[in-house]
Amino acid sequence: MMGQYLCAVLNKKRHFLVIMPILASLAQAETVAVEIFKKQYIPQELTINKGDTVRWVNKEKRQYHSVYFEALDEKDGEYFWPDEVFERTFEKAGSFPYRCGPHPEMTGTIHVRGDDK
Ligand SMILES: [Cu+2]
Repeated sequence: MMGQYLCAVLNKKRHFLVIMPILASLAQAETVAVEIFKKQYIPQELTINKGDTVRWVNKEKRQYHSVYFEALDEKDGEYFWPDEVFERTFEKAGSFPYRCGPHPEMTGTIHVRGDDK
């Protein structure tokens, strides 16, 4: 009886081990938040999966900010005010440093996990 039970558990576990990686690969893209407060990106470094979106949320009282991927030779992002957000979806793997346009001392990096680096 005990052996039968153990067998069933092990069997389930095996299914679990097979199914989990499949589920992981089918996982929906996520939206991950970075808060901006007291002229800091929190967290300053963030690791996401390819296809995920980062949503920067301005939590200041009255200061606007931007998200500027200067190293990608892009233009400064639009300024956004307290309680406004800025979003970007990352379709390529790699590490992407950014800063705030008006406040060069504000820096952060998005690390994107993936296989096409
Ligand atoms: Cu700023």
